[in-house]
Amino acid sequence: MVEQELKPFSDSIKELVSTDQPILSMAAKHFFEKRHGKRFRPTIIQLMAKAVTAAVPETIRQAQLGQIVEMIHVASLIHDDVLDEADTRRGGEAVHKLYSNKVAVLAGDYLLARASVLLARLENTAVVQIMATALESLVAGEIMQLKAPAESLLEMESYLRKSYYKTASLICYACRSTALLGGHAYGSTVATACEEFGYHLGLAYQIQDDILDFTAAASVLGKPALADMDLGLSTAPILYAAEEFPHLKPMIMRRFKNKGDKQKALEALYSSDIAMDKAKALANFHAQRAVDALLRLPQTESRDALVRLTHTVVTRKK
Ligand code: GRG
Repeated sequence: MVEQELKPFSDSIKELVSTDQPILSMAAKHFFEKRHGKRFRPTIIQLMAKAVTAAVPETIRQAQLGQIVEMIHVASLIHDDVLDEADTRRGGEAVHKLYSNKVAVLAGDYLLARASVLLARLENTAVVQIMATALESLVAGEIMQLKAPAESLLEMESYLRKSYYKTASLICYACRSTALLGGHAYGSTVATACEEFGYHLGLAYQIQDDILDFTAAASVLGKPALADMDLGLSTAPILYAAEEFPHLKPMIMRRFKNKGDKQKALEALYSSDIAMDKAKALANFHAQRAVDALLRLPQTESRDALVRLTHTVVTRKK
């Protein structure tokens, strides 16, 4: 439904991130050329733009917002792979492996800088404020992940808060901004429904991502599998397994640092009949809440496409 809008998307982003520094240009363009990913966020923004814009659609600024959000997303992926020392992304080498850590850090910074200029050009102060807050949230989520006190690693609430900051915030703020650019007031029913949709969709997306980390192969994911435990992270499946097998709790608190921890935790998870199902149910719960929020918008083809997109978020295999 938004194929026409997304077709020129990559070409136009490539132009927007051109710089006279060839290495920076190449690194910044890497994820907008062959390795463009699923373009999940721009797709949501385009569909949302159509769903909230009245009779004569003016969706140019929302299309630009889609580009800005994808640039922020890609910058965060490039930086994340440096922090996590991940070798692969989107089925190919991570930017820091192709070039160097320094180039990857600067390429991410450059994308963020370009995104900020484009955001300012939208000339909507409320949207600038909202999207600046989204950036702040992304960094807060990453710091939370890095510096979490041992006790909090056991808490489902901390896991969900971190998931909100590192994944859902960008989507939910982008959805509210789309409504604002479509002419709706900040506190309007439409803007609030859009943000609520993005919040729950983003959480469902991250929970499904965390499930796939255990259940999918790296070759399918295009990035390392079983990566979270290597990074000392406990996500929904492991937290539910620990409710059933309390001997996992000290391992979670020490971030699986001792020899054999990861193996024992995996064995417990795979021997559980309910841990993975509970994680799945949590993802489905948030997907349903996302759909509930959508149903507060007037019925349109685009709104119904977003309902179907929500379904694919929790059934996706990569
Ligand atoms: C530089 C903005 C900025 C932030 C720095 C590193 C960092 C702080 C934040 C990392 C946030 C992060 C990478 C969260 C993970 C979000 C996520 C679910 C990524 C995968 O998204 P997909 O599946 O990937 O949409 P594709 O490749 O399809 O776009």
